[in-house]
Amino acid sequence: MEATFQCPYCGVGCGLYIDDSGKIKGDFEHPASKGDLCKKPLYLPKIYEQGRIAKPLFREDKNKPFREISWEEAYTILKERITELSSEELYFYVSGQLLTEESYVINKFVKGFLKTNNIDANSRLCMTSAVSAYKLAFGSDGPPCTYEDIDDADVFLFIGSNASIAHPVLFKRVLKRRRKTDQMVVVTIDPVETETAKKSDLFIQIRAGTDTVFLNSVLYVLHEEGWIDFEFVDKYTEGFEEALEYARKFPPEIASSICDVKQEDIYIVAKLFAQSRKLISFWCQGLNQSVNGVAKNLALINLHLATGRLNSKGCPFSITGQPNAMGGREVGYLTNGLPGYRDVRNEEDRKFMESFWGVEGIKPQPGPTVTEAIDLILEGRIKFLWTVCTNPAVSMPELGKVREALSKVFLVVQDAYWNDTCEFANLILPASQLGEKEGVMTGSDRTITFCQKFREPYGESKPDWLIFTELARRMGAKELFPYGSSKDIFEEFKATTEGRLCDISKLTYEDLPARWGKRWLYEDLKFPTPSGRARFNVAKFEIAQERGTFILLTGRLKNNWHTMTKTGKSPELLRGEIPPYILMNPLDAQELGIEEWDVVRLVSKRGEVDRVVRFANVKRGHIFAPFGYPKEFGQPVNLLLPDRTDPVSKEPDLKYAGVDLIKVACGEKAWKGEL
Ligand SMILES: Nc1nc2c(c(=O)[nH]1)N[C@H]1C(S)=C(S)[C@@H](COP(=O)(O)OP(=O)(O)OC[C@H]3O[C@@H](n4cnc5c(=O)[nH]c(N)nc54)[C@H](O)[C@@H]3O)O[C@H]1N2
Ligand SMILES: Nc1nc2c(c(=O)[nH]1)N[C@H]1C(S)=C(S)[C@@H](COP(=O)(O)OP(=O)(O)OC[C@H]3O[C@@H](n4cnc5c(=O)[nH]c(N)nc54)[C@H](O)[C@@H]3O)O[C@H]1N2
Ligand code: SF4
Ligand SMILES: [Mo]
Repeated sequence: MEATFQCPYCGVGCGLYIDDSGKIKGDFEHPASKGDLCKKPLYLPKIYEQGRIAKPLFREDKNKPFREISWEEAYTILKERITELSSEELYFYVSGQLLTEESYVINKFVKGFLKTNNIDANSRLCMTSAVSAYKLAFGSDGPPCTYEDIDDADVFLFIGSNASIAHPVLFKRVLKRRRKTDQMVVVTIDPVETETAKKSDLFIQIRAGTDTVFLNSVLYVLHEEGWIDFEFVDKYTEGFEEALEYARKFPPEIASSICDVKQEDIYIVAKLFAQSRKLISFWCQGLNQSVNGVAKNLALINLHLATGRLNSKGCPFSITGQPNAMGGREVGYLTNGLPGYRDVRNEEDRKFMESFWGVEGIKPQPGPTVTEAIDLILEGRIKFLWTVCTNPAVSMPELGKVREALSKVFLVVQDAYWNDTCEFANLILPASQLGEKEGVMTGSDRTITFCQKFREPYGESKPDWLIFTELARRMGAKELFPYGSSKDIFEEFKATTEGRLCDISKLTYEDLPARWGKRWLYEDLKFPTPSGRARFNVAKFEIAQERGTFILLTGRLKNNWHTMTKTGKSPELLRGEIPPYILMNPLDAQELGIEEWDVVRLVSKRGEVDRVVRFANVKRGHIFAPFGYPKEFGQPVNLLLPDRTDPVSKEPDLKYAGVDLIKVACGEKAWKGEL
């Protein structure tokens, strides 16, 4: 059956089309991708049914096997468990891969009906630093520009982003722009010479964790050289002096040694900010996933404000990771959010939602974040955890601790596929995946796509929204959850956005794809801050102290998606990406007597993990490990990572762990023939 939908993988949000024969193609009508796509979604049809969960499964005792149960029995178990505990003993961990309608319903169920803010999403590991920084700088979240801005920009800065593999269609659009003009410059700042770096005109190989220093130094140079756009600064911003005062600590001679880069590179970036026509900076997890994540974001946004690089002159563009992290933000699924970009801490927002939903008592304090919830489980204060569309047994930091918590808590796993978290579950709920249900998703540039249904739900699986709705109704909340379709939910949700920044109140499913907000979110340079001005922020440098011979960086594989429940089932996509490996600088390897394809043990104070060595231009003293390999490929690298977080965004420091390396086997014996 023919259908159009948004790609279930990255946040570029490409429009896809499935033809009558079941083949997936790009949707030429889609405004975000115009028919383009990458390799990952092509293999979806092969795995619609592989490794799926067909029926609800239950076991009281985690040492016993699961038994199949009916949905009615599953709802009874859930109802009993939820009602026998206090709302603060419950926790819900959801995902940027759910449809907007689904995130809306679970959020309403938890915050509006159960009256707890104990709900977080995997976006905590992903976008919260960018969200916090956008709010601090502009008063609101949401990328200020759109993909069209790529088509007439002349400088692109990729910092902490490997867009060539992580957001391929966006990166291809940048390269297409380059083919059109020889005036264009692409700069990449990363400790690893990634595919993105290789395709750039300038690669700055920075020491991990030091971006705030680099960017403050650029601000310093802009000021020294007289390159600040004071007209813009005076008219539209506040806080410049304080930000500059702090940046004065980092003249290039000091910054270059902290970041281990050439002074000249700092000047070049300053000059590009000052003298290009239109500059877009793209960033992702190399900035966000850090103890210094919010400051890294702010230091970059400061440069845009200092040079007036907004709208026709440029944009600080945070690329979202997941296909619907943006939709999750719109419905407010994090610990502090409410629909329509509202916040539980704001009385007016709470009052609005209480009267809209017809409930009382939405809690004013944000709930604990997911890493804090793990500690609360271990302390016995949270006793029930329900994960939806995420695989924390592989993707969370400090996995030793996480696994202990997952073993201890009453765990409900709601997933389309059997994943590693299922091994710890008491109750497993089979979810229908994209294509088996309908609803909307919002991509990185605020384009909303309606995803059509094109096959029947697998086995007894149900759409996520239906599972929450049916449970809530059995818990006596029929009037609050009257939905008979995802459209009913969309109609309710969209009414919460009326008059808000993300106003979609006039849109219907039939109008989609469409983008919310103007092409430039702050077109008139009026910002939703108390003063109406954008804010410079002091971007303070902090870095964790880690012991070990190497700094371990983690990140993405080109052809696989996170914990591989889908992509990992296609041999075509696994080729070249297994066995699990690390990238290492050959000079570092030589010093330790390590050769390519040897097996090394990575040892941190938190655990040990074995990996094959591949050589690459990684900064000396650093190694890079792709994360996400499930148990069938060996121990996950997240066993080694700390669960410390950025103090503001509470996003974990997933890209900075000290490790030692021990060679455990020679390549010849270990892997030859298997690759
Ligand atoms: N193929 C594929 N694409 C994906 C995904 C996937 O699983 N597979 N996942 C999606 C999701 S959810 C996300 S969030 C995005 C992530 O997209 P990206 O953030 O682009 O990908 P990562 O590989 O996590 O990290 C990007 C780069 O940050 C660098 N880095 C590490 N530490 C630092 C630092 O201190 N400073 C700087 N400047 N750079 C640093 C790493 O070396 C890495 O090259 O990808 C999305 N797209
Ligand atoms: N070391 C390290 N760790 C990281 C990162 C890193 O860079 N380094 N990045 C972090 C980031 S940015 C992210 S976003 C996370 C991602 O981490 P996870 O969210 O844990 O990764 P996924 O594999 O995408 O998990 C999605 C799950 O949803 C299931 N699923 C798919 N469709 C549906 C559906 O329609 N309904 C339901 N209920 N389930 C469905 C899939 O089978 C899968 O089990 O990892 C984080 N962890
Ligand atoms: S670029 Fe991202 S959204 Fe587009 S097809 Fe590839 S994975 Fe899907
Ligand atoms: Mo992500």
